[in-house]
Amino acid sequence: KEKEKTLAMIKPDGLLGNYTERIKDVIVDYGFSILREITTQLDQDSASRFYAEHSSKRFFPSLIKYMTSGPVLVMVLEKENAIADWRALIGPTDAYKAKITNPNSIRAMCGQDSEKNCVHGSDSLLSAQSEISFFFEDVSSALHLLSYLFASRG
Ligand code: YYY
Ligand code: MG
Repeated sequence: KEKEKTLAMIKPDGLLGNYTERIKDVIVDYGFSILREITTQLDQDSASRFYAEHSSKRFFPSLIKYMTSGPVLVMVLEKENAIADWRALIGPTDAYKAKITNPNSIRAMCGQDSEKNCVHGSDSLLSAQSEISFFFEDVSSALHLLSYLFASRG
């Protein structure tokens, strides 16, 4: 089977609670490779663009406040079936529910509720691709664009 890439993020409460090493241990134990990694601080604009699909939701202003409250650690994970497997591993959105229904999940381990749920995972192939390019420039497509620009100068 083909390897797949997904975007994983440790949210501000995960970094604040020092869960990074425990989460990375789980990631490696489950056979994911960490291809890229960056610690960054989201601002109002970048957090709003990242969660654009939720911009009309009631919880959006609070979500943006939370996501900009401290640094996040963003990773590209790779393995077979990475997208679905990472979603399964992090558990349901509501970390409070996760503690009851998925006690072994990452959100059960370090999340608190439906907002402060410690980690993110892409939910589809399309969102994985767009979320990865949101944080990590695609070197091969950049080179492709450059060569195209030079070629068109004749
Ligand atoms: O993909 P996932 O993170 O599991 O949930 P989404 O439904 O895409 O929501 C994105 C994000 O929004 C969630 O991780 C926390 C926040 N949120 C919230 O604050 N309150 C809710 N009732 C639902 C989601
Ligand atoms: Mg989502």
